[in-house]
Amino acid sequence: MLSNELKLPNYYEDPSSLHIGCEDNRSYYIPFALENTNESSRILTLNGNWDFRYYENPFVLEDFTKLGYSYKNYDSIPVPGCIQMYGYDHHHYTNIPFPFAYDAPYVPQQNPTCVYHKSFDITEENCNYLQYLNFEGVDSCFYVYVNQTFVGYSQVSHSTSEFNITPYIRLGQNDLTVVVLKWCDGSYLEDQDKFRMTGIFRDVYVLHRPKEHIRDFFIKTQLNNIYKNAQIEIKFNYRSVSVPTTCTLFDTKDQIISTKTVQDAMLAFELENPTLWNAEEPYLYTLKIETPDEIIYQKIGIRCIEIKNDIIYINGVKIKFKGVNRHDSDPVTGYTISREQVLKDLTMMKESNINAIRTSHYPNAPWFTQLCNEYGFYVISESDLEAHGATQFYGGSSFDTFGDLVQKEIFAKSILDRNQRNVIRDKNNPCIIMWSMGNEAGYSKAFEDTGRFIKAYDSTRLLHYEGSIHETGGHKNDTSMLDVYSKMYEPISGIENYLATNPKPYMLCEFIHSMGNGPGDIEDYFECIYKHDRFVGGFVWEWCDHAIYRGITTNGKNIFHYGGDSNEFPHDGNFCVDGMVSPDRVPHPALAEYKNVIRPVRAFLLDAATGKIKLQNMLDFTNLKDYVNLQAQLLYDGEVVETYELGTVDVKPHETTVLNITINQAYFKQTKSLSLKINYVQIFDKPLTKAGHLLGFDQLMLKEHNRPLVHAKDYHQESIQTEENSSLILLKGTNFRYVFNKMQASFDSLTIDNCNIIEKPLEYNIWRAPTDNDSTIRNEWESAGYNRALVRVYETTLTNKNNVVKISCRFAINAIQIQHILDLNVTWTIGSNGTITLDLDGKRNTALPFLPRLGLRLFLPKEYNAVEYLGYGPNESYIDKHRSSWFGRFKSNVENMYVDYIKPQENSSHFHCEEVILSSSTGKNIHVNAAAPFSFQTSRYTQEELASKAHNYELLQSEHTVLCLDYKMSGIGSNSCGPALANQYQIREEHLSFQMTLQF
Ligand code: IPT
Repeated sequence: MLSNELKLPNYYEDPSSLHIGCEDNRSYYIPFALENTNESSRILTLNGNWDFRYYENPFVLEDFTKLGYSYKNYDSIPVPGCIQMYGYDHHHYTNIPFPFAYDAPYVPQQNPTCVYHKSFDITEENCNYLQYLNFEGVDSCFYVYVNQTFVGYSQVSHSTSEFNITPYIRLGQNDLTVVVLKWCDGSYLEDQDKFRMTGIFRDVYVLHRPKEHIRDFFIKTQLNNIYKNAQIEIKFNYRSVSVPTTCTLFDTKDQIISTKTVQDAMLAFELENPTLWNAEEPYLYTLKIETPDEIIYQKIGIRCIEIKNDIIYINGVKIKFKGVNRHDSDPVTGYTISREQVLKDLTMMKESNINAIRTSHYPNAPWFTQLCNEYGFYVISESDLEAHGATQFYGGSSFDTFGDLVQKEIFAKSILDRNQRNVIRDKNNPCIIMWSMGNEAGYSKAFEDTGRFIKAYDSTRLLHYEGSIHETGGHKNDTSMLDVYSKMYEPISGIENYLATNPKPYMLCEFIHSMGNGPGDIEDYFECIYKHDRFVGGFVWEWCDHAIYRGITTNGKNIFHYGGDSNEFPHDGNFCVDGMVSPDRVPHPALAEYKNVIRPVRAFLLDAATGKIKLQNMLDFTNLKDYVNLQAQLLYDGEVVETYELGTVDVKPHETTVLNITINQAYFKQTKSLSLKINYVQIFDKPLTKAGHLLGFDQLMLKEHNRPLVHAKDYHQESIQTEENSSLILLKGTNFRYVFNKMQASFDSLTIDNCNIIEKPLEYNIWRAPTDNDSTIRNEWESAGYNRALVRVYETTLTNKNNVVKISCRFAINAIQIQHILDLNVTWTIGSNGTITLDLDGKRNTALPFLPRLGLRLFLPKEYNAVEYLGYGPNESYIDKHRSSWFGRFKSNVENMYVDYIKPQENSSHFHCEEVILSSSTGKNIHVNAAAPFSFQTSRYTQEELASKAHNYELLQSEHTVLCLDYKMSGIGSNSCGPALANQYQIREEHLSFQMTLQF
């Protein structure tokens, strides 16, 4: 025989052979023996270390079925796990492009192949049972052998495959060998935005079951038309013949509500006034299903989802999804996620007021939805299906070819299969309120048939599939079986337009793309969501950054790798680093921003003088008095001067109340700003969050005030000496020496008491290290030369009168090859003690794009580290991203203000500031104030350094403290995938005017 003969039946390139030797799909459950125990004795887990061998392709496999074959020299690998996390194959991140040629159903012949082996014992006690081998997730396909004999084959990575291995089993030790291939025909339908990993990545176990048993059951709950009385209907499906089955329903206190026996494979409980399930109060009944030799426990949540007048209701209540898209992703464990890891995510979500999860873009582990039942999240369960690589053919990306793959007849079976595996497995989970047929795969008859199957199989839930909006390949889309119209990343104008002209409820299955510094448009979207009953809400893209942990640098920084860092092709760079939390779950400012936008209460000011406010309960099911304690703080000039314990207020869901807070009128008589910050504090412990947790806040401005500009003047009747030549002006005061550069319209040096205030020339600054959300506008900015702007001065005049020096310059900011960006006039006024006031006035060339920022940049000695400011803090804040911050006085230091995005970019600016003070370790300070609120930023990194480095761990600190003082900083938006930055957040005005004073 020639060597390198394929020793596996080629099911992996045959979409008509999806599952060989597999059991039919069923709902997920773990059976128990009759004795009452917490852990089931009917499950034999095979998790642990397995023997493992990696091959470059399936043709070079050894014949492990031959007699006497030994696994002695195999490596050892943990199961569950992803092989790339243990050094096999290589990491590969791609979003849209297929990582192989478009050649369906064929896959690369160099197809990494893994042989896994594990021995397990079948004991005397269990050997008379049927043995069912379960895999909860294997990527991408696998062949199963028990005791050297082929048992079966399966695919669909994120679904359960079950094999009845009874005929292959013997008493005592048994050998299980599993061959896993990296690619199969199914990989064309698993083109999700993720690192492409391989292996047995979820639990593996054997279930011991009696000869006759319940195979599947389907629980449906129905409410009468006033949502008072309920019916729980359960239909059973037995292996071959029915077995006597008794069902007992318990409440949460383990009290029996009712016991019934199953007749004709079905049973119904009628409940009067049951406690309903919803995400805020996830009440679960327990169902005990008893057969002669087996018990199955199942949680039941009673709830109904319906659409009335094009509005989505749960239990008769209009609801809003404040959702996230969540991938199974961890920088160390990859796709393998434990309950502890999920609980960490769910806890952080609950703490952040998130109430809904889309399992993008595949079903999670079967116990994931059980946790969502228990802790209360609405879930859109998505089937393992995405094929947007079909938009990437030669000639450039085009939606016209979107349906190319899914319109191929050979994939029709697979499209249905992938959805059945999702729906049938997870159907008994009350948390699932919507099924999703997948993500971005285009549309076809196969989807329509699948949608009709789902609606017929499960009439109790809604169906969504965003891919149906693309009509391609001559196919006329029938979307009649879809209950909602879902889109992603639509600008608000598009949403308003849809709602004005179309009937179906509207949902954003992805929005507010949370990549890097951003998103900046969360509040705007939620104003639209709250405005329209038919707009049910949305799901942030996405929960966590995906990256690979690669150890730490010598100075202790985590090394996280993204696309391209493993020299893979094709890759999508850092497009996977787009979550609200870092790969290791450190929240980005985005999460705080989202949390406060979706706070449980909103307060509105009715009358400042009498402290009259309106409170609105933003929850759907909970009275505020059962969830929130109110504490208010009066801030005078940004500092807390009074606190008020307001206690609880009785406000039904969605309703409002009016409250009066008696404010000492004396505060109004004083000049500075006055505001009321109302904190919403959790009142009772909840399973994942504790009493005392801050759920959000509102700040209501009672009185606005901007401190007037302190203008440089003569302070102590001491004159300033000046010297001037064609390029420089030297200014000497009693304690200072300044050098002004007439070619830069700015200062080369500022020295006070023989100490340098600036260590490099003071610059006009219009550039910022582009954020991920700037990635499109960045090209325009760069072609307009904003990243290389120069100063050209036409005229400078100097006056020195009454101990005050004034230097006026008329100049332009331009760039090589480019017309004027800005035409400016500035006057620098220098007072007798060295105080400097800048008056800037000018015009922006409106033929060029909006400006990233406009301001000054100072390179201070490093010893300036302490920062105090009156403005929006403590989180980084921008004109469109300041909802987690409030106007107050904050103290920090340069290091702590930095926000460490994995891909370095603009960060840590502070919006709407009235005052900034930087202090040095030796007691010197710089005090900044302006005629109008301004933005500022201090950093150890220059914008050039941030812009030039691909990873945070590569960054080199500046020799200086970099201080940027900005007339304005443009907003952030979410244009990395979402709409362009809204006009109102851009610096696009033609006329610019700015006054600022620096005191030393
Ligand atoms: C879209 C995808 O659905 C999602 O998986 C993710 O890739 C996200 O957006 C971007 O991060 S794809 C997009 C190009 C519309």
